[in-house]
Amino acid sequence: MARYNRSNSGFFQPFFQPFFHLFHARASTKLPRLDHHPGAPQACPHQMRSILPFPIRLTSSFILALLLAASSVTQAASSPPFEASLTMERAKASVARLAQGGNNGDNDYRGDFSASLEVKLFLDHMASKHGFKRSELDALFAKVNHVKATIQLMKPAPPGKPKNWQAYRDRFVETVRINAGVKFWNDNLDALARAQKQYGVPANIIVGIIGVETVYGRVTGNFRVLDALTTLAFDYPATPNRAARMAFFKGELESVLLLTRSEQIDPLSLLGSYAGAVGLPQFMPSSILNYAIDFDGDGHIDLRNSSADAIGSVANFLTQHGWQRNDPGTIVYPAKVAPHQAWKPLIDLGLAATLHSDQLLAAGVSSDVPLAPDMLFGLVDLQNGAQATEYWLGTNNFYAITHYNRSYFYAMSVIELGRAVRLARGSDLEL
Ligand SMILES: [Ca+2]
Repeated sequence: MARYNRSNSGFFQPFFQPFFHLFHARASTKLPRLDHHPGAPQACPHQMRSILPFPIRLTSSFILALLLAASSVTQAASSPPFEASLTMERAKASVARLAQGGNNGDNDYRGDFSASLEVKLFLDHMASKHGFKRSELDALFAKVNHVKATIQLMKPAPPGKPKNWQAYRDRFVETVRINAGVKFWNDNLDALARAQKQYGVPANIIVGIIGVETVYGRVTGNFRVLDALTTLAFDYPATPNRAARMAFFKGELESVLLLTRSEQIDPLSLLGSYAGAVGLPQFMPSSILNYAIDFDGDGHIDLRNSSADAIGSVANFLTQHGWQRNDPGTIVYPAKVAPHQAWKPLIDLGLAATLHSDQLLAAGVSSDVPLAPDMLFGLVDLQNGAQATEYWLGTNNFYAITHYNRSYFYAMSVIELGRAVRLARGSDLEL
């Protein structure tokens, strides 16, 4: 995920991490997409705001995606969802706080998680449902820090510039990232070839994603994941979707505790983005549990240190989210739209290819490239600030990429970076 510099304070690092693994969860194909406009200049390797500037996360689509994500977490549990079991306790706690003159806002736990009733209930839940030792959890969470920066980064960005695809693209399809991509590709020929063979996801797409996410591991985040997730789970900023976001991050906190236990990792040693995304491909903990794989055969899933595991996991994630290995290599086609704008309703039909070429033609959308009559497409608009909007037709595999990060800008930057890296290696070198 990417990066933008939210401030000039120097606190944030130079790039951002794309965060949108949040949406890795099973997103509905009917969800509209969320474009990010390039917020601030990219400067910090780890703070994500970049690729998905804030505004995106606060749209209704984002909220719905989070609800779905949270839902998927709770649905996976055999015991009653943690959130449901908490409802009454939370209500009681809220009443108690109000009676004591406290508030029910966003500062309930600032600075002291170990004293928080909701944290205690969460730890009870982890002990009863998953067999953690309560005393060990207490000792662990006594060391968890509240991270104000992650709260700040989650707050909605102030109204900014209009979306600008070219500006966004220029942050990711540039010399440093392309050169790093060439090296990554050359260093990982075997894993990329195996991923392509096993999953049908071409190397340029995998290389594009890992490049956009972390510049091939250069910018994977320096937040302690446990700090970030605990802060967001229990002290999320006061936004309209606060409850859903907190539920989502509680699920991620649950996942990271399970993950670090099974992998025998010190939870406090795990670093990631301000939102808790981990490793070269910036997977959220629940996505690691659900989609990451051991692709180098050492018996462990390590997205932080194993390029092969990252490559295989990205390919598996895309496959699990609809990537079709037998679809044509071209996954977006340039489109032209008629002045009458009868095609307008075709935009935002959701993150899925649902239209045949004859339906598009009837609505005034055409392409100079012949379109297979049996394929499905979606109409993609890439706004360019004051300049003319670009239109494209995305295939099923284009929309698979948007499940990684719910943004047309994101998917197009992945495609273009991957293409640029492939061309830089030599157009005749596929692998
Ligand atoms: Ca491995």
